[in-house]
Amino acid sequence: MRETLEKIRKEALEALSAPSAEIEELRIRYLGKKGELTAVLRGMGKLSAEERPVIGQLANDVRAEIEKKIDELNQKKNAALLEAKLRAEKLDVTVPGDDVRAGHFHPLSLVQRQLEDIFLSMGYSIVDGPEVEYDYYNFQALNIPPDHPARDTQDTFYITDNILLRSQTSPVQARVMEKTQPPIKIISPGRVYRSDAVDATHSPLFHQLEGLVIDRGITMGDLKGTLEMFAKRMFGENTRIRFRPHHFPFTEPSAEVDVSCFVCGGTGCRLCKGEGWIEILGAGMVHPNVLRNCGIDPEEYSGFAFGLGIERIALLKYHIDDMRLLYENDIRFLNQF
Ligand code: 2U9
Repeated sequence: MRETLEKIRKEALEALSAPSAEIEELRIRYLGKKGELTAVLRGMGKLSAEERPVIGQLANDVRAEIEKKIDELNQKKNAALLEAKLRAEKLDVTVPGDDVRAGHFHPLSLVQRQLEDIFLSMGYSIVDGPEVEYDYYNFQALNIPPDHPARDTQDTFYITDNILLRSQTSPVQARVMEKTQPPIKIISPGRVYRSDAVDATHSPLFHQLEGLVIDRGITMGDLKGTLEMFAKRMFGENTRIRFRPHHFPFTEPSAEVDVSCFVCGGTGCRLCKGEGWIEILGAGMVHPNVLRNCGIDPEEYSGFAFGLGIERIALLKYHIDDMRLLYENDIRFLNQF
């Protein structure tokens, strides 16, 4: 029996040492319930009382030795598997990431939002209205009767005799006045339409932002103060403004308003074409007829209004020399904003 045990030890250790050893198979073969070592232990009953502890000790030693070898091999095998897994799943944190391309606002939206922010901070509310409008709100309520020459300068898209695409955002404000008694303090930004041919400074669709303030005792001084604050916020603290007399049917008196050039500060440069001043908006005191048309008593209330083209501001601010760039959606142009 001693020889059998020695043979098992030798064979098992040799078999386990072979490079292609199937460890689990060999464990079952030598140490399993039906394995060779177990078979020997079963036969121990036949041994004499003196032999039994000696052979028992030897059998335990052989088992322990084979188990130790199997443990070592399993540890080596697991370490090699882990090593291979780590190598395969290696994460190189220095590889540059995929470029996440976030969207951004269109230059016109940027300017519109900046304008809105400035007037919101001065306590104005933003109002919207229809782009398909009645002739009445677009013209008549605003002191532009059917045969008024001002209609010629706003080549209008008519849908029927009395329905049109609004040529200004003023009808939004006329509608508010009709429904609300003063105080009124609103801006109306949005699309407007005029039958103009497309060129570097014209488009049949463009954007305006108009403002309207009506209350008791509103004066031209309030208008000037408001526009001066607006100009400083929009174009820089050192900006000055200048009013030039003008005529609009819906305001009296009316003015065109210039800002001192925000590139040269007023000394004259390419942007202001040597003038030192840049025209940015029109404004005036709301005509008493307009107040009356919209149900507000001009004896009790007065107000001012102003209007600007958002495209014009965007072209100036970003030094863009052709308005068509704003509508062509060329990604190489848009990516600059
Ligand atoms: C009401 C009464 C008066 C709005 C005004 C202007 C002057 C003006 C132009 C700027 C460039 C139009 O986009 S543009 O071509 N607008 O000069 N707009 S006062 O006056 C109003 C508005 C609403 C009820």
